[in-house]
Amino acid sequence: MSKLTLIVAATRTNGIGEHGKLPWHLPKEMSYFQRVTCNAPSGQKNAVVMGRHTWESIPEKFRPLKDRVNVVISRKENYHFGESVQVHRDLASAMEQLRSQSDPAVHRTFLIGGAMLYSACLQLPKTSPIAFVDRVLLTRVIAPSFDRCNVFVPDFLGEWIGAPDFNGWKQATPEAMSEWVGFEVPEGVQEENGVQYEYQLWVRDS
Ligand code: FOL
Repeated sequence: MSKLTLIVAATRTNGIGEHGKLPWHLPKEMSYFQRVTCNAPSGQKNAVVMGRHTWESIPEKFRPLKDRVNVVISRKENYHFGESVQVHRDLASAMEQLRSQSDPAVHRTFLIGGAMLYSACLQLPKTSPIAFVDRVLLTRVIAPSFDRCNVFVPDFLGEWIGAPDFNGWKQATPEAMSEWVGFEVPEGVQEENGVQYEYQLWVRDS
C-alpha cells in the first residue's frame, strides 16, 4: 500500500484558500514547503500530486515545481500541462504509475492540494489498495483569522476527544518532525508579514 503525506497550510477553521489563491504571502513558509517536498536521497525524487486548480494556482514561473515529479489529477482533455508533467484521470492511476517508475525512483509522495483531493484522500481507509494518508504536515496559521477564506480542508483532527489522540491522529514531537523531514524545523510560533503560524506534523498508524 502506498503512503501519502498531505502538506497544507490552514487556519484554525481550516481555511486554505481564497478565490483560487493562497490567502497569505509567507515566503519563509513557502521555502519550508519547497525544502520539505524536495528533500530526497540522491538518485531519487519526491512526487507532488495535485488537482488542476492547484496547478493553476502555482505561478507560471514556478511550475512544474522543480526537482520534483509533478503529477496532476485531471479529466480534462486537450489541456496542456507541459512536457514534464504526468497527468492522470484519477488517484489510483497516478499512484500505480509512481509505484512502478524507476527513472527517477520516487521516494515520498506529497499531496499538495486542493480541497477536493485533500478530502477524497483523507477518506481512504487504511485498507485501500490505492493509498493511505498516514502523515499530515500542517502549518497552522494562528492569526489573523483570514475570515475571507472560501476554500477549506476537512477537519481531519475532528472534535477534541481528549489529548493526545484526535481521531487516531497524534502530533509528532519537534524532534521526530525534524528527523522525518530531514532538517531542523523551527519550533513554536513563527511570525512573518504580521501572520503567526506553527509547523506541525501529525501521524496515524498505517
Ligand atoms: N503547504 C504549505 N505548508 N504551504 C503552502 O503554501 C502550500 N501550498 C500548496 C500546498 N501545500 C502547501 C499549494 N500551493 C507554490 C505555489 C502555490 C502552492 C504550492 C507551491 C510554489 O510556487 N512553490 C515553489 C516555491 C516558489 C517560491 O520560492 O516562492 C516551489 O518550488 O515549491
